[in-house]
Amino acid sequence: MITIDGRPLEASAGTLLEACRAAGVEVPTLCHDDRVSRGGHCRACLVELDGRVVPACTTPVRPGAHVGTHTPRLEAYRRDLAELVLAESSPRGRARAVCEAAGADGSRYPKLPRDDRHDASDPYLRLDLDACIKCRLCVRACGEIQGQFVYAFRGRGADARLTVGPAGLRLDETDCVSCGACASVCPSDAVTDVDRQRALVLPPTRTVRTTCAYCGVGCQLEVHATDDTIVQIEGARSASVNHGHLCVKGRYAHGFARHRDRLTTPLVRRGGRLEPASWDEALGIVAEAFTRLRGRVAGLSSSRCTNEENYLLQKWMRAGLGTNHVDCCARVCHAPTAAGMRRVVGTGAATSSLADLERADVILVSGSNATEAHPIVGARIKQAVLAGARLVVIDPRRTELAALADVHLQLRPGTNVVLLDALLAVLIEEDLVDHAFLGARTRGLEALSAHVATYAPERTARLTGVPAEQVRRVARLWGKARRPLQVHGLGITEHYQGSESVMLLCDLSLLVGGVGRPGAGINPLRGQNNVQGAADMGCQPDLLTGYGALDDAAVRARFEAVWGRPVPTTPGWTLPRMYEAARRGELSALFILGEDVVQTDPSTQLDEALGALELLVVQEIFLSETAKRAHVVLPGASFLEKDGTFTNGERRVQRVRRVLSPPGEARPDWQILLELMARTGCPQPFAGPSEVMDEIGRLAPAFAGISFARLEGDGLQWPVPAPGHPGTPILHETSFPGGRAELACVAFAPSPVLGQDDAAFPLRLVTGRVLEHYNCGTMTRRTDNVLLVDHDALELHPDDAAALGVAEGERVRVVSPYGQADAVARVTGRVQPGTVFLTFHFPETRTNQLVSDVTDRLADCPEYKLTPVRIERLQE
Ligand SMILES: Nc1nc2c(c(=O)[nH]1)N[C@H]1C(S)=C(S)[C@@H](COP(=O)(O)OP(=O)(O)OC[C@H]3O[C@@H](n4cnc5c(=O)[nH]c(N)nc54)[C@H](O)[C@@H]3O)O[C@H]1N2
Ligand SMILES: Nc1nc2c(c(=O)[nH]1)N[C@H]1C(S)=C(S)[C@@H](COP(=O)(O)OP(=O)(O)OC[C@H]3O[C@@H](n4cnc5c(=O)[nH]c(N)nc54)[C@H](O)[C@@H]3O)O[C@H]1N2
Ligand code: SF4
Ligand code: SF4
Ligand SMILES: [Mo]
Repeated sequence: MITIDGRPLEASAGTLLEACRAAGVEVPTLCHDDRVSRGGHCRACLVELDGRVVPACTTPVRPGAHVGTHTPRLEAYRRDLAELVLAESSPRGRARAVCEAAGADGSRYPKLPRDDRHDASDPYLRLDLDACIKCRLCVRACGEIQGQFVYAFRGRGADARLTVGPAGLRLDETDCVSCGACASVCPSDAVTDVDRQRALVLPPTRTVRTTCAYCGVGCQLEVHATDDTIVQIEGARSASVNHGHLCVKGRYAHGFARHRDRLTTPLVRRGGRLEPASWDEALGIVAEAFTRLRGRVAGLSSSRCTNEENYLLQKWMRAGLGTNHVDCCARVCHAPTAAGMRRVVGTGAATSSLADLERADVILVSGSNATEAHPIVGARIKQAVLAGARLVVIDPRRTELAALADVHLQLRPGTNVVLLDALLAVLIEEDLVDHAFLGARTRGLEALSAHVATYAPERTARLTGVPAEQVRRVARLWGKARRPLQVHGLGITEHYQGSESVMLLCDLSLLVGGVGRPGAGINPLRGQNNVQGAADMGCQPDLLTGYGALDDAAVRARFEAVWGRPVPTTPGWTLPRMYEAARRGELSALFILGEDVVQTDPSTQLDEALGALELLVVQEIFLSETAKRAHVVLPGASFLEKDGTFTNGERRVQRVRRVLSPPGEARPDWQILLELMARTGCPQPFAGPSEVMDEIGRLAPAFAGISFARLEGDGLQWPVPAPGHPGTPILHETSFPGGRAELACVAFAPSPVLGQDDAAFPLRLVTGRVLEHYNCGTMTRRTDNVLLVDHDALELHPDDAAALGVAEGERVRVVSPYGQADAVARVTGRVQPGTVFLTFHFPETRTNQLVSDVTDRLADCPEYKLTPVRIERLQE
């Protein structure tokens, strides 16, 4: 028990500041923010504790304490402090309000020399150091939230000055990743951003919580808007995924929503040109063709769209048009993860949660460039490492995480299976395995031991390029970990042996008992905002909503009872097989919801396949490269303009809420799909997305307890088997779906892509992403992110550049056996000699002209991560 301003209060732990705030007593602060460590130096939060003046933010609560917060002595201190602040700076915002509330008008002390430095070198951030009150919140936010350490203070006392970089640079000359964490904590607007500035002149009238629609991390946004305009986006501080933090895309890349290029009316091809048409005409054409061509139709769903929309698309294909020819971009992404994990542990999804990143003592990152592709996860991994976790990275490139790792296994692209087998071999050989776990919960240890015996790291080093002692070191770190956690990305899946590599990652965790408990687990970093959801909803040719098996009569009966229609039993085509079918004339009408296959799928058979279709329908928010080839284009609504849910990579189903109205005649995708279902003889009873979710819950056991009413706040992690169930942060705690997990044995099979002429194509091309742009780029290219990056760059090692005579910034031609692409050379030690890396965010680069038609042996995912190429100079 303590008293605050004479009022008794129950408090026994925490700081005086926390106790005061809990009691609703306002104590002013300048250098304090819950998101970072305590400052304790600004003295704005002084209170009286049993007669002594102490800072409330650092002084712990003591039982029996008497706290005064607004005594005459404190008022005088505060006013004096505020006068000093105003003498040396011109704060705005919250800091100005604190000074004014203290009664300061800035006239008592002579003004000190001002800091007139400005920085507008970043498209979003703005520095005006005359406003800096030296609270150091930006320094702490950059270091402790983002892990970037861009800011520093130089000089002491009154001479202390905020510097950007150690020696005073511009933001664009530093490692700044434009995440905005510094601006979000700055109390004086010395560090601010263009959206905060806009909010001053265009005050928001409402705030809507929703889910970011870029990557699969699923950060929670607070969108501040007025009328039909977004003013500013902040991270939701109560959100368990991002704790208020966001990356440059989630926080700033929203300009696409009101971009003039948005599709605002349906388009219909007439005489070779796409022309505006009425909804009635466009929908009529689609409905007529899909009814007439029944048996020769297919649908491709969008992982950018909501669960409810994905559910409707596959229901339309199955219940409405009688076909299982439905797939989604998981095919070109993490389908191998789902396939590999299902075979070994029984469920194709993350076994634990993002919160386990902070509990793990060893984190293994395989083929994932998390700081760029999943920036909030990347930042959380960096903080975990700063707090003492050990980090191992398996990646042919020296990514930001690789540079930070205890060990970076810099393998040759395409040799995952060999390296992972070598790690397994050492774990078994040196007996670093969890026998109790293996004995109770797995099968196949003996076979695995015999199989990997031939993969000792001393024998595999030549193939992988990774020295044996590094492999042994990693195996020992992993084998001795108490809480071994792994995440993986496309460097594992987008290969000929993608699914099989995932199976080996599962083995790695199973051998050390690292599944089914806190701080441990196998966590694919699912790519798209809702790719987990698209798969959960059944947007794949062989599994129904909730992974119901097509050949299970009981499952089919459940669907037929709800749908009132038969469920087709023959598995459908995967995406690459759809193209083949089109070329053979077996597929005549293709419906594509939000996926830009022309830019993002390997081009080998696309042109011919799309050309062979009688009807290509694309439902989009922009005229993507694929939409340009469509016969009918239907304008959908972006995530900011509709309601629904997305499911992130930790199986967390979260709400998407409408903030704006769709532009022009554009409509929410679910409405368009309902209209098409009605027009093709399959009318639906749904008034809105929440009713669709209710039906999903009737079909998918893992969703049985999910309804919109239960998704307020942080949502729920499936399985949620019953209405009162709290969700499941950790899978497989006591058993696997098949009882025991099946340890997998995988032998290395070199990719057929390497059977080419090595002399003509001596380099190995890896394709992938950068932070600033998102996949086909329709959205990020229509934001100021283009001021950060405006082209695809080819990363090339200095040795290779020298051998080829290529200079930094020079345009070069990349040639593969399949095609060619031009890009700007970036000479960098991030790649190893012999390997080059290219992104695919700009259509003019045509990166996917280079990629082969080799796919993962089990899951049909294209091998985007390995292509033999050569580089040619374009100028002499
Ligand atoms: N900024 C941004 N974020 C995104 C996206 C985006 O386009 N931009 N896209 C989203 C999507 S759809 C996805 S799926 C995720 C993808 O996220 P990531 O999987 O992290 O992304 P990538 O850059 O494709 O590839 C990851 C890493 O694999 C490595 N790699 C290549 N070959 C090999 C190999 O043989 N072995 C190993 N071990 N590693 C290899 C590459 O060097 C690269 O660093 O990102 C999502 N987030
Ligand atoms: N070379 C190479 N190619 C790759 C990869 C690689 O690593 N290398 N990665 C592959 C991977 S992992 C993936 S996931 C794919 C991604 O490839 P895509 O799925 O084609 O790319 P996205 O840019 O995510 O978005 C698809 C489209 O959805 C639209 N869209 C966004 N929101 C909505 C909405 O609410 N409604 C509607 N109707 N449309 C919307 C966007 O405008 C965009 O055109 O690319 C693959 N391609
Ligand atoms: S934007 Fe992010 S990375 Fe850049 S200085 Fe601010 S906190 Fe650091
Ligand atoms: S990390 Fe992913 S989900 Fe979070 S703000 Fe960035 S793009 Fe959005
Ligand atoms: Mo992806």
